[in-house]
Amino acid sequence: MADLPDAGTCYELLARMTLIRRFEEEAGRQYQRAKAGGFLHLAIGEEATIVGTTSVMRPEDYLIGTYRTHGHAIARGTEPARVMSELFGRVDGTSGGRGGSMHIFDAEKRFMGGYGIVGGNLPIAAGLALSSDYKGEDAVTVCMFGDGASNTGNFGETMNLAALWQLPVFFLVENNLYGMGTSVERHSGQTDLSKKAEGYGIPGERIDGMDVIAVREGVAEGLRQAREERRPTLLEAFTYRYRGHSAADPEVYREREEVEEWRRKDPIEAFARRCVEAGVLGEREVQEVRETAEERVTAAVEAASESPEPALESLYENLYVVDEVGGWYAVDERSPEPHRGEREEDEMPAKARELAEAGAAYAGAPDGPRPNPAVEGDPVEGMEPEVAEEVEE
Ligand SMILES: Cc1ncc(C[n+]2csc(CCOP(=O)(O)OP(=O)(O)O)c2C)c(N)n1
Ligand SMILES: [Mg+2]
Repeated sequence: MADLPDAGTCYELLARMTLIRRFEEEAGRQYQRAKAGGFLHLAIGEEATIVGTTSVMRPEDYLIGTYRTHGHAIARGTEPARVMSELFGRVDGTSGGRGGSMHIFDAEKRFMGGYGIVGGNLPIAAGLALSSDYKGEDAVTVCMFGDGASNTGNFGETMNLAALWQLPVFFLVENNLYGMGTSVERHSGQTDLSKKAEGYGIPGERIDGMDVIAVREGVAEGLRQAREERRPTLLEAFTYRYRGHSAADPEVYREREEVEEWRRKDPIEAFARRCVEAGVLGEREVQEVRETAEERVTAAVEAASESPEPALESLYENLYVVDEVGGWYAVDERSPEPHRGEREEDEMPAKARELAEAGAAYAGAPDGPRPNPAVEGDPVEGMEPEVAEEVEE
């Protein structure tokens, strides 16, 4: 087991992990109270992987993650009140209240999100690293993604370019053993994910993602290689989320005993115990860390509750396209029935048919006013719009 760093560093690592844990527990509670809307993915249990990684990054380094990144932003230094305000959809949120849980973003801290498309953050990470290279900056980009994301086409394409162009990028797969309700054994042909980029020229290693010190050491070496040798590497950190995939996960894919077993390896408890036993921290300091986290999270909820909602007139701000592109859009209805468009061959405009036969998409304006199912019901099916309770996007 790697040695503990100095007392000040241990205190800071424990404080960050505790703050994130407390923040997410509270976020879950506020979601149940409907103060936070949209989706909510909690990373409770994964704190050592998050904090171990960010603790060895420099301020100028970039971090990009997934939709499970409240902790990542806070670990990078974003104020918990701003993250909570984002969950509440308020103007003081990191994205002005327009992104919600999956889109936390803080350019000042070089936290580049918050990304809802599984694997979609990988090519962006390569782009960020390329921009650092282009501008002659010393920054490294850290890209964190899930085990499920390692199966996407983006993974292979990104690894290829990262190796080919020797980009200053470092990849960390947060292997929490599941992609939604599917275990790694059932979703990946190669279950040793650290080997998955070898064929592209990117070597990998496996580490215990529940041990903040092991993560720190593994990531520090990866950052060094990226920064000094322009050599991207891949680290696979074994970790676990105690909660469901998102707030409404019935968790039929795993046994309660498995969750309990991982809880016994809790990264925060284990680290606090280790620090106390080694005489690096006292019980009083551990208690102080808990109290401070509690205070900061309570203050974050207060600030978010007091922050106003965005003004109605600002609805169309920050949109790239308003009212210019007509056409048929992807449906909102999350129902098992055929969606609008699927049964519309008969009414298809001639232009759309022509394009469809040529294999192209149609984005021309439909004849007459565009129906708005939200207020008029569905004119095609004659049914009210229906939004399923929780179906993952
Ligand atoms: C391209 C794409 N496909 C599918 C989904 C639906 N989806 C959301 S999360 C998820 C599982 C991803 O698992 P993993 O990468 O292991 O991350 P974790 O949720 O475990 O952190 C899926 C399939 C999506 N958001 N994007
Ligand atoms: Mg996963």
